[in-house]
Amino acid sequence: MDTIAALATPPMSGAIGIIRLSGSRSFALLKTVFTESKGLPPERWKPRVMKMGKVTADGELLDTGMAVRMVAPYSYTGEDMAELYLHGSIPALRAVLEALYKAGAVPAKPGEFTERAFLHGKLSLSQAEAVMDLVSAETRDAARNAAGQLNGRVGRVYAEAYDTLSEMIARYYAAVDYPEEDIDADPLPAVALQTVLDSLDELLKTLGKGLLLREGLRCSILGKPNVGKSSLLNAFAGHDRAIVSPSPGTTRDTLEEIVSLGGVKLRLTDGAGIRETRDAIEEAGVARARNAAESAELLFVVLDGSEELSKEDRAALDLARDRTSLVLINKSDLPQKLEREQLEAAFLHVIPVSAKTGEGLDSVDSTLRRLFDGGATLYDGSVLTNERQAGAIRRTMDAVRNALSGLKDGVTHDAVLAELERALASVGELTGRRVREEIIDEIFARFCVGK
Ligand SMILES: Nc1nc2c(ncn2[C@@H]2O[C@H](COP(=O)(O)OP(=O)(O)O)[C@@H](O)[C@H]2O)c(=O)[nH]1
Ligand SMILES: [Mg+2]
Repeated sequence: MDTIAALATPPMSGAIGIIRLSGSRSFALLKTVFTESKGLPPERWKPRVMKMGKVTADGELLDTGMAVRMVAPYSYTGEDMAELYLHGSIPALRAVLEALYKAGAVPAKPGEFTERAFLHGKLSLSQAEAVMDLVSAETRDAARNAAGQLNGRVGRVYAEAYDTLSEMIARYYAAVDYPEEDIDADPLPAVALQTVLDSLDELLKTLGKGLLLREGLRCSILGKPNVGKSSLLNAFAGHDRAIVSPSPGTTRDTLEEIVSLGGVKLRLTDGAGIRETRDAIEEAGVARARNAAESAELLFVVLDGSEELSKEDRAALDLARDRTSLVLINKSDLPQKLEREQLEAAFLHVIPVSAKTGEGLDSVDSTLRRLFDGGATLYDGSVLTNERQAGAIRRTMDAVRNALSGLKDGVTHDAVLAELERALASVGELTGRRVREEIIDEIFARFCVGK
C-alpha cells in the first residue's frame, strides 16, 4: 500500500495545522520535511512522543513545529504513521504537503485513513461510520451519540448477532457432517434466533430519533413582513444571523440556521414576509418562503401582538392549518391589541413571546420538548442514526424471521439454513466482516480528506 499524506485540519488559517502520514514510508518521508532539533532521525524517536524541530520544503525553512511518530500496529490506521503540527498557515502547509508528494507520498482520498483503520481491523464498519458522524455532528447530542457508537455501542449488538448466527450455522453443519457424534440435540434453537431478532428490533426502533438527531427538523418561520421573524431567528440562534430592520420587506432570500431548541435540532428557515408585492425580487422571495413552509415539518407562525390581526396574518395562519405548528405572538413587550381567543380555539400552541426581551422563549423550548420528547432520550450511542445500517438490519431480521417460521412449520433444515446464511451475510455488512468492496468505497467516499 502507498504511504498517504493529507492535511487533517480544515483548509483555512488557524493556530495549528496538522499534516498526517500513514504507510510504511511515513518515517522516511517525514524526514524529508522535518529535522528534529538534535538531529535524531524519526526511526529512533520514542513512539507517540512529540519532537520539536525545523520544517523545510525544497530546502527552504518554512516553520518550527512539532512531529510525532506512531509505530504499527499502535496507530489509528494500524500502519506506521507520522503527524506534523505546524502553525496554521495554508501556503506553508501546502508547500510541506507538496514536498511530501514530490518525495513519494500519495494524496489521501476522502476517508482513507479511517478506511485503512477498518481494513486493518482497528475499527468495525459501524465504528468507522461513527467517526464520520462525530466529525460532522452539529449538536452536542449528535456528538455524544456518535462517541458512544465509536466506543462500540451499536457494534456490540451487531457482533453478538453475527456470533450467534455463525455459531449456529457451524454447529448445524457439524451435526450434519458427524451425525454419530450427537453434538447437539437441537442445532437450531429458536430461542437464540428470537434473541437476535429482539436485539436488532430494539435498535431499529430508535432510527426515527436517530434521523431526527442527525438531520434535524425542518422548521419554517412564517408571517407577514415586520412581525419580527428575523429577530426571533436571531434570538433562537443566539447571534445576529439575519438582518433586522423596521422597514418591511428586508429579508428576501431564505436563510437557514441550525439551532437546538427543546432538545431538538431545528433547521430554522427565515424568509421574506408573506404578502402581495409588486417588487419582483421580493415576490420571488415570498414564493421561496411559501415553498419552504410547505416542505417544513414544523412551522412557527409569527404575529405582531401590538397590532390587530390582518388579512396577511390570516394568509400565514392558513398555511399552518392542520400542520404541526406554533403560533408565536411577538412583541409581547409592547401594549397588546391582538385578540387571542379565536387563535387559541384554532391552534394548539399559541405562545406570547418577545424577540426583544426574550420573554416566552422558554415556553417555546418547553413546548417543543413536549412535542418531540426532546431531552427524554439519552443519546449515548444506543440510537441508530445510519440508514445503511438500518437497511442491513431489516434484511437480517427478515431472513431470521423466515428461518424462525420455517422452524415452526417444520420445513427442511436446508431451507432454514439458507435463510440463516442470508441473515449472516446481512449482519456481516454491519460489522464489516462480509461486506462488498463497492459498499466500503461508498461509505468512505463520504468522509472528508484527512480523516
Ligand atoms: N418591541 C419589539 N420590537 C420588535 C420585536 N421583534 C422585532 N421587533 C422590531 O420589529 C421590526 C421588524 O423586525 P424583523 O425581525 O426585521 O421582522 P421580519 O420582517 O418579520 O423579519 C424591527 O424594527 C425590530 O426591531 C419585539 O419582540 N419587540
Ligand atoms: Mg426578516
